[in-house]
Amino acid sequence: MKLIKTALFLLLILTAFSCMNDTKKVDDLRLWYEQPADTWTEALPVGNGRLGAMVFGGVYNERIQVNEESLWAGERLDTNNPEALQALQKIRQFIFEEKIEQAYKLGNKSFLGIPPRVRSYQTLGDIFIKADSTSPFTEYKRELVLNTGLCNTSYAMNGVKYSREVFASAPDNVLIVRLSADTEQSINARICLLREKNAAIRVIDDNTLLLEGQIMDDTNPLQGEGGAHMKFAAKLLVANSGGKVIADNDTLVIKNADSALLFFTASTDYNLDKLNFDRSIDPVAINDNILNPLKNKSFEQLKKHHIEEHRSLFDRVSIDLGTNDLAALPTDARLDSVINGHDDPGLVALYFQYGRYLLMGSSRSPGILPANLQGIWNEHFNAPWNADYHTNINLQMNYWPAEIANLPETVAPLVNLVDKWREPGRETARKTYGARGWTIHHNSDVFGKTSPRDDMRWGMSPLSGVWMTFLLWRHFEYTRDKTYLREKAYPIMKESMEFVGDFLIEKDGYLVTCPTMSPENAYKLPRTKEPAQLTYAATIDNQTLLAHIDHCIEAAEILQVDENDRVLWRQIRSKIPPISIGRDGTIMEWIKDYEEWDPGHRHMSHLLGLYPLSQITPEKPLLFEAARKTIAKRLQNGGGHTGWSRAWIINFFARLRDGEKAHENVLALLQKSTLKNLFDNHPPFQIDGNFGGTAGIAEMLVQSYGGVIHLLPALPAAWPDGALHGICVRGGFVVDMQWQNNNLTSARIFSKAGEKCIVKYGAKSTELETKAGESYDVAFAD
Ligand code: FUC
Repeated sequence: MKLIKTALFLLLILTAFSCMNDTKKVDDLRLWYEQPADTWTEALPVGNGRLGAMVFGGVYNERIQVNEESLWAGERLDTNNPEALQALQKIRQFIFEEKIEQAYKLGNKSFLGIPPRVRSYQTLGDIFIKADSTSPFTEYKRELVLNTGLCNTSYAMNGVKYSREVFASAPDNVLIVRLSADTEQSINARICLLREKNAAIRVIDDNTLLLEGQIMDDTNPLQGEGGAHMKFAAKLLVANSGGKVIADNDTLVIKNADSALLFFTASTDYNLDKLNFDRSIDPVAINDNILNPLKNKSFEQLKKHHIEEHRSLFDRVSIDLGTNDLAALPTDARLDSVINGHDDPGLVALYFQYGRYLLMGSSRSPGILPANLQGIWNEHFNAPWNADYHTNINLQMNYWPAEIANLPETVAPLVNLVDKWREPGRETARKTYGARGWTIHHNSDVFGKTSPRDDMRWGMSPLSGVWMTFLLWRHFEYTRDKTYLREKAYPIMKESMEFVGDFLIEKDGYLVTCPTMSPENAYKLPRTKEPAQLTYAATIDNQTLLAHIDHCIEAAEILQVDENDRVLWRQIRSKIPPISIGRDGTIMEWIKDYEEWDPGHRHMSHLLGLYPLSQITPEKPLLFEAARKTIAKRLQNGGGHTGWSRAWIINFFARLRDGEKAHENVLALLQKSTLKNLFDNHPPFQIDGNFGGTAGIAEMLVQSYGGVIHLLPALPAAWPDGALHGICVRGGFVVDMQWQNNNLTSARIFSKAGEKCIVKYGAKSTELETKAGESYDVAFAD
């Protein structure tokens, strides 16, 4: 009996051990399917931050839909309403008198940007690879391996095994497709490019296709003048081994090749410095400069280079949430099983890593622009919400995982664009509010539209620019890079603060924002019970202001600058309305205890102070409880119905240290808001939920704010054993830890910046003095 027990124990240990090792195994980091994609949201994404592609894995007709990050419709325009400054006083007066309808009408006429809407981020087009056979196929499989960034489709046909590998190489700035087979002379295919609008495709020689185009916009009073806008070009080169390639009209025909390599790249004449297209840029020449050096490189070299570089980012973090018993199922079947109520921690781990993969694919060098509402992947000419930059939660959420999930370089394109938005943002501050500094409203584009957008009912978010700077400050908090703080982040933050100083006005002894709103909810006007959005001093604004002033003061102290400004900022801070609790015990969303028009609204703006900010913490029990009630009320009334809203709720429950509720919402995100390729579903596809979900899973396992690192703050019972390596926390630390039976078993901290840290696990706490470049085992006194 004892022997059996010992053997069982050993088996258990071995199983546990192999489970731990499993986190590093490639198999766990794979999305895979047994049939080609029928729809775009079943296709698999690859991206290098500049080029994105969706691979369908078709056998008879492969479609690879491609994107280039800067291909947007529209142009740079001064959209500031010339009547705005004059209307401002009147709008404020109407709002203070609760004449909201009048404020709204005047605002839409005299305050809103002209034109009010942005245009869309657009698809570049498609690569099609048509087979010359219609014979039946077997052994079909397509997969995306997250830690190599390789997408592979394989099948057998007429006794030959075929394989099609696709990857977007960041170091070589190119999309590569390799067609191969286990039998010589088996590659026969017709390759063509397609773009339904505004482009011409032609064969340059037997191996090369060129697509050239220019966005020709129709005039739309809501979106601006039409005309000849962004220019773009794409080039596809075929390099065959064996057989031959010949041109047939606008198609390249591969005949009897042993293998073939397709190089694809695309460019536009967009110039970030000018926030506009720029005719001095030649997209055709850029493509040639990218493709020419590749001709001398072998496929093996290109692939190796790509994988090494990809892994240098991806492999920084590994996660194991225990059970991964369904890894052998295709991903769509796995998702179905979660939808049917089966818990699958392995799928949660995969989802987490997929979020990291998607952020790497859509926001990094060689790209220069941040991830938009669809990251970089979009098949439309007019995408949902134009796939724009929504700055009243969505763009911010895209970057929630960036620091914690150890991909700090993905923030650089965001910093670039925010920096460039300052110039038009200054004009908007001056022309709309008579203020210094810079501002932006609830959405924008690559052309820097900063005026109030769309309609006063959802465009009136004057502190969106301030909110964007939180991600810049956070990058410093995680890296403690003072040069970056001094040269990049602080000047942008300080200029936002200048705007704040001029924009705020006195009301009842407070300094308040006006006009404004609580994105994008309405309240019931006390007298008429009609819905109204416009208001003053919405809670989100007060939380934003308190945080921003704190960030600016801390930054100025660290940099030892602007002592007089700090005095002024402290004075402003003392007059910001506090966070209040309403009659029903929830956090008040507005300055008055109004009733919500939609108590289950997807936005939960008044909880910004809970997450991502850390104003509502267990140390403030009244607010903490009120936050809990606020979420409960939203959920009882149908909240969390979009993917991103659900993702935010995961982060809230993590901060509330409620692992069970956080886990419930992780499952709900997978069950209700996840598409077959694991893209987030708003609906339709919108990528913020992927990123918010990834951040939420991390936040359940480790948190850092207020100078303290919290280990396993919201660990659910469903993940009793696990390990997390390479996760980052504020203060410039990287954490590795393991847990068993819901208890932390080991933790090790690497210090990048040599700062002091306090680490807490439950009620236990320890302090560490660290040296830069050293690792420390964390031990807690019992
Ligand atoms: C905000 C949200 C919508 C959508 C849009 C892109 O306006 O309220 O749900 O996500 O952004």
